[in-house]
Amino acid sequence: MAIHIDPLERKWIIMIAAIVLLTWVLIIYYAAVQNVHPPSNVEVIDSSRLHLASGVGGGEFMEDNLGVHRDPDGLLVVTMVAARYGFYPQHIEVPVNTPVRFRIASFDVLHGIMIPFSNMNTMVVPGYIAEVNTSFTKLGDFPLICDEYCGLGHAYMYGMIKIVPKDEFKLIAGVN
Ligand SMILES: [Cu+2]
Repeated sequence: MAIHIDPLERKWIIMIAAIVLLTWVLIIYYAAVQNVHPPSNVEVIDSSRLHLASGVGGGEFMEDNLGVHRDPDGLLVVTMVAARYGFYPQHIEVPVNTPVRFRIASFDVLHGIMIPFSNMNTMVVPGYIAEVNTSFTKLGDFPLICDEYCGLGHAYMYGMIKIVPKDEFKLIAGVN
């Protein structure tokens, strides 16, 4: 004996199933084709001691250590602080098509950082270091946008990243 399903109910079952399926297809598409993944780094830091040389992190996020530099393996690393209401340093410059590692810590509350036309988008949770490995494929100036509501100045919280050709890129201490 077949179970009776009301025609209207059947329509809704099909619609909901289609929406669930579409959502799965989109998640898999963006993961596979656009390389969009949830950031997976878990590393704690004391957000109230970011400016100090001692403690967890050993001064990594002190003012003098912010900006673009190379780690001992030659990888470009961008060390940044997100704080109400800005990203520090406010301007950074990195070369196109080059692996770049972002390490970002919040000074105060929850922030986000998002760069249009790239897969860079992460939350910056106080107490944790947000780490993203990416490379940029488009040349030009792009804004760094805070995409987590962080207070009254949230709409004014932004920075700038300049993606330059590889042969024009120079590491300048204290400027990048
Ligand atoms: Cu913010």
